[in-house]
Amino acid sequence: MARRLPLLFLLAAVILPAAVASADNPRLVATVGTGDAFVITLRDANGNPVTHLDPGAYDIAVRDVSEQHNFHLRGPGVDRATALEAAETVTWTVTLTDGTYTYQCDPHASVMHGSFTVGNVPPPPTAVALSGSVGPRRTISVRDAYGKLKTLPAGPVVLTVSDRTKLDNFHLTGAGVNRKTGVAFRGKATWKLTLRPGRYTYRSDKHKTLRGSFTVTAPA
Ligand SMILES: [Cu+2]
Repeated sequence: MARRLPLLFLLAAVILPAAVASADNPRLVATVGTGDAFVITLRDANGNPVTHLDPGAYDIAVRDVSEQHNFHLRGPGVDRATALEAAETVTWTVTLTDGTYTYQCDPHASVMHGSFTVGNVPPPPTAVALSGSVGPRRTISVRDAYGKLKTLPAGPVVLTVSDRTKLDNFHLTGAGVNRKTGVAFRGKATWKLTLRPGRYTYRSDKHKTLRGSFTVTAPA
């Protein structure tokens, strides 16, 4: 009896911390390559696809059941993958923090991928709608919701250009941007642009005096 106790303590000390950790952590199940299909999934304990998680430690049971596919998880503080050449069932304990995580099968990432967010992820800035216009008379303008555009903070915009004349075009230049309609073109164009701090100029390439500008300031 006296000789067995230390052994029990030793076993408990080795086994218990791991057992307790995995009992406490929420469990996720990653599966890739069932029947060699080009399918990759990450599900929660209820079988629902993972789209958003609270920050914390998780146990991910990874079932990589194919020799053609693997499971690769990447995101803030995490970069782990199963071997491509072998089927493998493992459990990873990972700590997830605020941000976006992606998972993929490395050789087939274009068709086998997914992502989820953890904690507070700032939403992407919404694009500001702008309208540009040239013609039918010799006029050119860029307007926002309030009128003729003079300044706006840096960020994404969607600029819808109405080119109403075959005698002029609409040409926007500035930091990172050089877009134009054709002089003979008449119609609409929609440009998704990211504007950076600085001065942007729009003009007709046919009549140099037909021009205007606006200023982009540092992000709000
Ligand atoms: Cu694959």
